[in-house]
Amino acid sequence: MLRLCLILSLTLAYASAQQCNPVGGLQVFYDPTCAQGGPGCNAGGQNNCRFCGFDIFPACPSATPAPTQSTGSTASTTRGPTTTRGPTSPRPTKAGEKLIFEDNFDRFDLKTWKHDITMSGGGNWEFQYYHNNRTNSYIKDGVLHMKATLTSDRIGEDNVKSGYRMDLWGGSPVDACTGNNFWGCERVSGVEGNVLNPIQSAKITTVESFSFKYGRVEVRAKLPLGDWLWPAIWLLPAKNEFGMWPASGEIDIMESRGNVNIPEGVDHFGSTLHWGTDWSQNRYDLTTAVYKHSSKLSDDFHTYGLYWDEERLYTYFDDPSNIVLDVDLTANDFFTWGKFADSYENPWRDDEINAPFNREFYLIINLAVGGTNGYFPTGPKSVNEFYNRKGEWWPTWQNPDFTFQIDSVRVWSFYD
Ligand SMILES: [Ca+2]
Repeated sequence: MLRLCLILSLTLAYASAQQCNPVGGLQVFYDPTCAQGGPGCNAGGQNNCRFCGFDIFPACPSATPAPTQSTGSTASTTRGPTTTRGPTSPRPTKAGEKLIFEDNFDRFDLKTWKHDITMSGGGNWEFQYYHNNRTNSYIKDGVLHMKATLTSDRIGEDNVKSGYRMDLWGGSPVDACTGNNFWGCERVSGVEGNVLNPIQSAKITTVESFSFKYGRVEVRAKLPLGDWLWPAIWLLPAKNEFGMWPASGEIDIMESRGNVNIPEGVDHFGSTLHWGTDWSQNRYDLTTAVYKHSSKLSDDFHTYGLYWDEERLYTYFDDPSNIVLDVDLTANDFFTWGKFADSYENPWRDDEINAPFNREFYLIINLAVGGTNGYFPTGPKSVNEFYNRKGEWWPTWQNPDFTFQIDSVRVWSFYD
C-alpha cells in the first residue's frame, strides 16, 4: 500500500514544482510548513503534515518514454524506464520448490490470519477502520470475502457525525487495538469537524503465524468493483531488521482501484517495492509497475504472483511468464541505486547486496477505501468530502462484484 510518507518524498523529489515531471502523472503539492514537519493545509482535522492538492502533469520532453511491453492479445504491461536492472530472462519456477503455506479458505483459520483492529488509516488517512467482524470478512463457498460497509450500520448516523467516542483499545490480547498511530485506537466524531471513519472493512495478516524468505507466492483473487475501493495483497518484513519503514522494505504484489471512470481504475493494478533510508526517502518510484488488463479485474478470478530469490524479484499476472514488475536484486546495492545523500547513513551497510530484500516477510491482504495520500488523484480529498459525496459512490457499490474475493493463497519455498 502506498503511504502518506512516500508521497512527501515524491514531492520533495520534484520540489522545483516544474510543470511536467520525469515520467508524467501525479504531482502532489504541500504547504511549505510540511517540510518542517508542521501542520499543512487543511490541518484542522486529526492530522499532521498534509498535502494541499494534486495535479496531473505530462512527462517532461527530455524524459525517456515508458516502454510498453505487449503480452499477447488480452493484456499489456507498462513499465517505468528504470524498473528493470540488468538482463532478465523468464524463470517461472525453481527446481525443487516446496509448498510451505496453503489456505484455500474452506474455513476461516484465525490461527493463521490475524485481523487488524484500528482506525489509523494505513498512514494514508484512509476512510475505513478495520475490525474483526464477520460482516466485513467471511468465508462463503470456499472463498474469503472482504466487504466494505457503512459504520452507521453499527453505531447510527448521528454517532458517525458527532459526539461518539469510538474506543478500539479492547480488553484482552484477542481484541486489542493493533495500531494507535494517527489516533488509531480512539477517536471522537465531530472533533475538529471530522466525521468518524465512515466505512468498516477488513485487513488480515500472518504477522504472528507465518513469514518466509525467498520463494513464490500465488494469490487467486477477484478484485472489488466500486468507487474508491482499494484492495491490496502485499508483504512487510517480519522483524524490521534494518529499521523502521521503509528501511526494511515492503513488497506490494497487487494494489488496485475499484473505480470504472478514472484513469488506471479497475482494469489496472500495480506492483511496487518500497525501500529507503527513512520515510522521507522512499525510492519506490524506481521499483513500480502498472499492469493493464483487457477487462475489469472484478469480472473474474486471476492469479497475482510473486517470484523472489536472492538475485531477482518479479511479480506476475496469471502466469509466471507474464511479468509485471521485474527487479534485478544484484545489479547494485540499494543504497547506491537510491542515490541517497551522504547525510543519510546506509541502513544496509555490511549486509548482502540485495538487502533489505533478504529477510523474512509476512503476508497481508486488505480492503481499504479512499484516503488522502494521492493514490486516488481525482478522489475525495478529505473524509468529510468523501462522506458528503455518498450519493455518488454508494450507488457504485450496489453490484454483485462489490466484494474483494480471495479463493486461495499459496507459498512455495526455494529452500528447506
Ligand atoms: Ca478456495
